[in-house]
Amino acid sequence: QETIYLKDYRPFAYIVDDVHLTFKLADTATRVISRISFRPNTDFPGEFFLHGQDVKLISAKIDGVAVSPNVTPDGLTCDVPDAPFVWEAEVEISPSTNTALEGLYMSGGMYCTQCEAEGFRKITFYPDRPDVMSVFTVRVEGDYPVLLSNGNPVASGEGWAEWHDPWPKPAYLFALVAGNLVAHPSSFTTMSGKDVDLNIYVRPGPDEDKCAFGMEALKRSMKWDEDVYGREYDLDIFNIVAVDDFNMGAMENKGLNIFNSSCVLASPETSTDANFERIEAIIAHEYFHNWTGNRITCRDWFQLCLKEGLTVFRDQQYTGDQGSHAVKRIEDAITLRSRQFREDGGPLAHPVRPESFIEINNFYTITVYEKGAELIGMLKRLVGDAEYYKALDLYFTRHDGDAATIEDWLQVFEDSTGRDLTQFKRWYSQAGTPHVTVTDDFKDGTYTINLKQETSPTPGQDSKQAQVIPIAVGLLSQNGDEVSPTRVLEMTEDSQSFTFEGLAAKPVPSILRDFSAPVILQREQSNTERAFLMAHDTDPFNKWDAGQTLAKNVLIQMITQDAAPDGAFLDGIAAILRDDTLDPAFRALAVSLPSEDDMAQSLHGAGTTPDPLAIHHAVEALRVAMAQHVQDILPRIQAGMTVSGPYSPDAKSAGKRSLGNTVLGLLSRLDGGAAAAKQYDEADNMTMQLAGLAALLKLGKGSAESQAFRTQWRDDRLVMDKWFGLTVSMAAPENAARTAMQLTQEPDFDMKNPNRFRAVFGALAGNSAGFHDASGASYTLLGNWLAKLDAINPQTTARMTAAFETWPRYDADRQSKMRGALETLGATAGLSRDTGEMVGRMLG
Ligand code: HT7
Ligand code: ZN
Repeated sequence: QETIYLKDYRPFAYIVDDVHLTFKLADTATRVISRISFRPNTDFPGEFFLHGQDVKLISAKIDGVAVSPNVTPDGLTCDVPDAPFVWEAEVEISPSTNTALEGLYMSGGMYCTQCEAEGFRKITFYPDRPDVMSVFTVRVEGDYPVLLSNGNPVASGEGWAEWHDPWPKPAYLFALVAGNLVAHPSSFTTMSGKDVDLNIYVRPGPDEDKCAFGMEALKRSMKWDEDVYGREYDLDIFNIVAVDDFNMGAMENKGLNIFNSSCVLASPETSTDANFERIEAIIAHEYFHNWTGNRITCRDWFQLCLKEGLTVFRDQQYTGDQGSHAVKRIEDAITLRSRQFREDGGPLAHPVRPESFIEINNFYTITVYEKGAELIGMLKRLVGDAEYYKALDLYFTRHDGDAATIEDWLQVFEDSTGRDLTQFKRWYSQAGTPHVTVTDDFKDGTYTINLKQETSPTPGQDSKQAQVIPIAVGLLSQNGDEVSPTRVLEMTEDSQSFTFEGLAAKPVPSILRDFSAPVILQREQSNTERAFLMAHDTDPFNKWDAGQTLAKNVLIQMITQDAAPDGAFLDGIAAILRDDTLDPAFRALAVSLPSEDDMAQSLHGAGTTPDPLAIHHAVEALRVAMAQHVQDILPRIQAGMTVSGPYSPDAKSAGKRSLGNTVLGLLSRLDGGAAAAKQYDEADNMTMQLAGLAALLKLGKGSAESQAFRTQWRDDRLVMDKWFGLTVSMAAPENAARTAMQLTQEPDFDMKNPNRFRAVFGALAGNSAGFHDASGASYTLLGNWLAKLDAINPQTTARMTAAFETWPRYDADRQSKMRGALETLGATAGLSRDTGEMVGRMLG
C-alpha cells in the first residue's frame, strides 16, 4: 500500500498539447484508440510514465513507428524522443464487467464514465493527474441513438459522433455517454447574448416526466452565477445525463455532467421536498464547478478542497438565495456538526487539505467538502463581502486555465485585501474541531468576554496551534432588547478577552451568531438563560441553537440523572410553535430534537460513555412530553400548515409541509397514529405520503400502509430506495439488523446498485440504537456485507466503513465488537486498497 505525500509533488515531465480519442463501443471489448501529442517539459525532465489500469494494450506507436512499452499493473513506461512526438495506442477494455463504476462502465444498458479522481487510467494509458491539461477531440462509434462527450458537437452520422472540447482540461473531467436516451431539451441565453442548448438525457419511459424541475434549476443556477459571481457559461451546449448506478451524487465533467438519477429526477408524486432541495443544490453545485473546478482546477488531489470547498460554499449561498438564509445556515450547521464534527473527533480525522493518502477516493469527505466550505465562509466574514467578491474576480482572472493550489488561493486574498493569511492557513493543515470555552464578567458598565481555544490531538497531529476564529457576538438586555448589534471578534490567541463598554447592566451574550466558525462552543449556562435566548435572540441561528443546546442538556439530565423533562424547555417549544410570526421552516427546525447520534457525540464530549438505547428511550420520552405539553395547539397548527393547490416544491410551501409533518410526528404520539394514517391515505404528493408512513412505522404500526406503498411504487427504483431505507430506519432497535438482513433477500435488493445498497445499509448505520444494539448483530451484518461488496465496488464499500468510525465513543463491549467487525473485514482475502486504508486508519 503506497502512501502518496503532498511534499513529494513534482510536475509531469511532458506537456500534452492535444488528445484525440476514438471509442469503438462493445460490451466486453471496447477498443479505445488514442493519438496524443506530447512534448518534453524542459523545466522538469523525467521518465515517460502513463497511468493505466485494467486496460489491455493492443498496440503502441511513437511518431508512426511501433514500440513495445514496459507495461505494469499501474501503467507503462517507454523510451521516447527528446523532442515533441505523437503517441498512438490501441487498448481494449470491458465496460460491462466493470462493477466498480469507475472508468467506462454500463448502467441500465447505457455506456457512461466516471473519471474523477483516477478513473481515466481505466480507459486508456494517459498521465492521469489533474495538472496535465489538454484539449480533447473525441469520436464515439456505436449503434446508439445518443453518443455524447465533452465540449461542442462537431459532426455525426449513423452510429458515430465527434465532439471537440476547446477548453484544456485534466483527464478526470473527461466523459462519454452512449445509449438509447431521450433528451428533455431547453436553452439559455447567457449574459453576453450567447445561446446555449441544454439537455437532460434519460432512458425512455417514466423518467422523461421527471426532468422539468432539474432543467429549471439548471437555468436558475446559470443565471445566479452570472448575477452573483459574473461567471458566464462557455460552450454551445450543456448536457446532463441521469444514470442509475453511480457511486456518488453527480459529476461535473466539462459540458457533460453525469448524475446519479436520484440527484436529478424529480416529480411531486415520487420526490419529497427534501429531494427537490437536494436536487436543486446538486445541479447548482455541478454547474458552478464549470468555473470553480473546471476553468480553474486543482494542481494535485491534495488541493481537492480548492474546488470542492469553494463550490459547496457557492451552492450554499445559492440555496440560501432561493429560500431562507437562516434556515439554510441551520441546515448546514446540523450537517457539519453531526457528520463533520464526528469525523474530526474520531480516527478518520484529517485536515481540510490532507498531507498524505493511499487512495484519494477516501478523501472525498465531509471535512474536505463541508469544512472546506466553512473556511471560505470564514474568509468572507473576515474580509467582508465587497473584498470577498473583489478577491474572487482576481482569482478568476489570475488563475483561469490553471491547475492551482491553496497557496495560490490565499495569495489572491492577500494581494487583493492586503491581509496576512499566514495564521488562517492553519485551518487547511490542522485537523480537529477547536473547542472555544467562554467565560464572562461585568464591571462598571464594561462587559468582558474571555475566550480560550483548544483543539484535541488528531491522528498524526499531537499538538495544535491557535487558529484565527471569527466569533460573531451580539448582546441582549435582560428584557430581550439588542443592546449591542453583531460584532465579529477575531480570536487569534490561545486565550483572549474582548470588551464591550458603556452598558447599563450585565447583558446576555449571543455568541457565535450565524455559526460564524466551525467550532464547538463551551459555556456554563443555565437552562433559564438558554430558554431566554431561545425566546429572544434576534439572530435566527442562535435562537435555534439555544433550543438545541437546551434540548441536549435536558436529554443529558434525563439520561444521566433520570430527571423529568425540563419545564422551561417545554414552555420554550410551545412558544415557538405558537409564534405565527416565525417562518414555518424555522419553527420545524426549532422544535426538532437533536439526533440520537448527536446525543452520543455530546455525551462522549462531556466525558460520559453513551448508551445508545438509553438515548433512544430518552429522546422518545422527551418527544412524548413535548406532544403532551402542546397537545391543545397541535391540531390548529397542523391545520394552518395545509398547502392548497397543486404541489410546488418552493421554499414557502415546503416549509409549511415541514412544520405540518413535524407536528404530525408529535400528534401521532397522542392519537395512536390516526392522523398519520389519514394523511397517508389522502396524500397526493410524496412528502405527505412518506411522512404519514414514517409516523406510523415509528409507532410500530403501518404494516398495511407499508405493503400498499411497496405495491404502489414497486416499479419506481427511486421510490423503492426510500421504502428500503425507511423500513430499516424505523425498525425498533432490537429488530434493525434482522429487518436489514430480510430486505437483502428481497428480489429487488441489488447490491451492485449503490443507491439500493446504501438505502438498506446506510439506514442501518443511521438507526443509532439499532446499529449499536448490544448484541452486535448490526456490526456483524454490515461488516459481512461490506466484505462482499468490496469485491464488486471498493469505492462505495470504503465510504460505508465510516459507520464504524465512532467505536472509541462506546463501552468496552461495543468497542470490541465494532473493532472485531473491522478486523474481520480487514482480513478479507483480496481486500481493496480503498477499504484496506479505511480499516487501517480506524483501527489505528
Ligand atoms: N467532483 C465530484 C466528486 C467525485 C465523484 C462523483 C461521482 C462518482 C465518483 C466521484 N468521485 C469523486 C462530485 C462533486 O463534488 O461535485
Ligand atoms: Zn463538487
